[in-house]
Amino acid sequence: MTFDRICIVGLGYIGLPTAALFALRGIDVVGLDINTDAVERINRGETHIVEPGLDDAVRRSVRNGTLRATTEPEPADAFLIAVPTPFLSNRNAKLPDLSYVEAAARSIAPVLKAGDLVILESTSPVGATEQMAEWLASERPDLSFPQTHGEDSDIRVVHCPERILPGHALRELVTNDRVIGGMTRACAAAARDLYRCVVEGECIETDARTAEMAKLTENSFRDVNIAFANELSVICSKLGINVWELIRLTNRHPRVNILQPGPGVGGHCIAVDPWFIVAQAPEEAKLIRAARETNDSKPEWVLDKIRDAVAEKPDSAKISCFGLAFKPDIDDLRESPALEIVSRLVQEYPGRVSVVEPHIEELPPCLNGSAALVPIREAIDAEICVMLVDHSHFRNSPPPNGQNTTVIDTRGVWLR
Ligand code: SAJ
Repeated sequence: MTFDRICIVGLGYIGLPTAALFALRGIDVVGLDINTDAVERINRGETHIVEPGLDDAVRRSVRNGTLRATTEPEPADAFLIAVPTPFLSNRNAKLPDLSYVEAAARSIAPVLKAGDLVILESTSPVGATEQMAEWLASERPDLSFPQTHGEDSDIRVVHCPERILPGHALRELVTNDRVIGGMTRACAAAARDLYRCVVEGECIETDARTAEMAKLTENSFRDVNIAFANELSVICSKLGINVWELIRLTNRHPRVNILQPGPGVGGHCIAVDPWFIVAQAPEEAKLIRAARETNDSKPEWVLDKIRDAVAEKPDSAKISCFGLAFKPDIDDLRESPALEIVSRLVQEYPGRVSVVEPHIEELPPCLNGSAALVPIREAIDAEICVMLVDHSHFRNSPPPNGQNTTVIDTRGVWLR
């Protein structure tokens, strides 16, 4: 199958790098987004998200005419949907919110034609791709879909989860293997032809439900392993053992590979996706749920450590926090445990909290006015220094060495 024009629905952290990559391979790419500001910026050759190499890729593809953005759906041969799939929390459960997927599907339905391919890339609960196909079919009774017409359907529907690591998007989009989950074999084969235009990794075909579960499994695997490390760090603190040294030593075993503890798990993926499994199998997903709860409880444990340290200092003691991002060497503060901790500290200890975050130029609105953004040389003199994000910048700087300084290192930067 050949593709003259593709449409990427959702120009965020996944959609925009994907759009730029296809456009740089000479394919005519239309990016569809509801954010008019983002659309205008992209059409000027600029980006609204931070990702190494993306500025250049967008600038070049807009300049050579293969990438443009719009808020109005247009016909294309393939549609890749990369919109958010958050969860809705209530007191009893965390349920996947497919409203963005539904809105995206209904928005492209009017421009679909026989032979088109629709791919859901957003991380989704099992069954979401079939649900998306139902939404498309309800909008277009004149076209046939795989759920009713199998291999002969007019429209091919696929789930192909994105698996890139933020900060390495452009490289991983090319080198990672892709799991291609077709609602039928013909659907998967069509999507494989499309991804082969840009992917150098293997394109492995399966069914849509297995592909959905594969993505959720990858992130749950990582979450469970981080929870193990976080639990170890709490146990080691109680027993007076350096957890970083412990993990270094145990990882010398040929079949042990423990991840690193931290102040909690952030970002929009690992802290969210395991809940999709829990929501669909609440009785069975015991370990996956326990891991989520362990990781979610870590910021409060860190706050208790800081409160204990503050209680031993004079009332004027200053607290410096190192890092706000959700992980090292990026500027992304989304669902960041570091930000959660600092936001609580400024409420509990007003006027005493400073922050070092080399990747941002001003504090987010929730901290503006209640904390100071300072350089590392100023922060290091505080009576309490809290390491929250292992940015390279911090690893390459000397640790605090004041005689009366209490160090709380959640990332093993100073206390390795
Ligand atoms: N973290 C730890 N200890 C570790 C590793 C990570 O505390 O040893 C924390 C990080 O600090 C961060 C959180 O976990 O707060 C998540 O960071 P991450 O680097 O593990 O993952 P993400 O969210 O940036 O990207 C993940 C990746 N999934 C896997 O590695 C299985 C990526 O490949 C996915 O594409 C992405 O989720 C996604 O979009 O789902």
